[in-house]
Amino acid sequence: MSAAIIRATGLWTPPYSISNEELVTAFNAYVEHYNTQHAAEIARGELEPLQPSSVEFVEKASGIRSRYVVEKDGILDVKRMMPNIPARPNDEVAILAEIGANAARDALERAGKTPADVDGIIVAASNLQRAYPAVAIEVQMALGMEHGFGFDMNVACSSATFGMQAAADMIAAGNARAILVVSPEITSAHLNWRDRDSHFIFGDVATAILLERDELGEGGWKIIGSRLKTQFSNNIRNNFGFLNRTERATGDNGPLQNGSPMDDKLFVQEGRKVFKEVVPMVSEMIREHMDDLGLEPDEMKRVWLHQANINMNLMIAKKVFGREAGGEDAPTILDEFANTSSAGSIIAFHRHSEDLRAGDKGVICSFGAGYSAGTVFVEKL
Ligand code: CO8
Repeated sequence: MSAAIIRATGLWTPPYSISNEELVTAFNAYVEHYNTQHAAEIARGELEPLQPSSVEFVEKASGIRSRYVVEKDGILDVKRMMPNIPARPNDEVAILAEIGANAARDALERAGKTPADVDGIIVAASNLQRAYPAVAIEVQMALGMEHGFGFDMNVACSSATFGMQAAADMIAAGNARAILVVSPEITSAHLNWRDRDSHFIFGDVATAILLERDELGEGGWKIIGSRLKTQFSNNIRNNFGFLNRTERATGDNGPLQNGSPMDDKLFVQEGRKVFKEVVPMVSEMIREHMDDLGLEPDEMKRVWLHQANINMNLMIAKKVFGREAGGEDAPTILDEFANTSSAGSIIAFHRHSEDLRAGDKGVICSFGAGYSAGTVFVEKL
């Protein structure tokens, strides 16, 4: 058995950013357009008018100020309101594999390693581009690896922590020397930009984590314990899938919807219920895991939490540390990135861990749809 070490992390940031002001301006123009188009039905009481969004609400309710996206114009175009990501021919690298490989290269470079040092690629993300071949195998190809293996997995916002445990277990069992856990998240394609309740929530990004057998290198973070939890809930759901085309009523053999928003096949959530149910679930999970590892709150230097909502994170951090906590204790990146699903806690770790010293301990923690949650306790080497 060999301990798995997080040798380095990598980050790829998309080229475009949308501020809350830009987003709300576009959304409110859509609302005005819709209400004007449907003025007669609204006047007859057949339709409810749409309500405008507000920058103040978004910042106060979530802590989000901006989000990165792979394409911006389509999202802000009132007639389209979704990113414009043209299809690529099969002999070109798919966009999800491309951005995943970018993050993977960043992690390898920071660790001073090459693809030849890696035996496995796990693409762990909420939104996979296709059924097969696995995106991970394309990342493997894009990195120039002619050996090893790749596979995809999806545990929504907890994909990266579940991927880390799978990678650490395979390394400990001797099945791989090193594994890259890659989380390319193009959430902008599965977000309903016309939905006032959620149009501000998500952003795009790609992260990578290089895990390696202890004796093959120096430095990084030792995984001192990891734990996974799931509990079924419909409060965060996306019904997009391969059976969609078979679900039409008998006799409806017309053309499939082409380019329509398919609103019921996008991300939907009961945000308030998620907030209320997930905060205690995650706080208890972290505290129980701390007890089992013999860690007192004052021995914890930092928590790198999933980045969905600043208020959720402050409440969880307070329960972990047993005092008011925030800022350096529980770094925030969602103000700049919004919710990037599985990548959020990894970006927080990537951006806010270098200042810690050998022996310092903390936890990378994810939570989200499923429900699913993962805790990965780490100690700096
Ligand atoms: N502008 C102005 N007012 C608004 C807006 C808006 N945009 N939206 C809602 N309001 C109004 C409502 O109408 C309501 O008004 P009233 O009080 O008069 O009824 C009021 O504001 C309050 O509404 P809410 O109760 O909905 O607001 P909350 O305070 O609960 O905040 C949040 C909403 C920010 C969504 C909050 O509930 C939250 O963050 N909850 C946690 C969500 C969470 O953690 N989700 C995890 C999702 S991540 C995941 O696992 C999914 C993975 C898949 C990712 C890929 C998909 C793209």
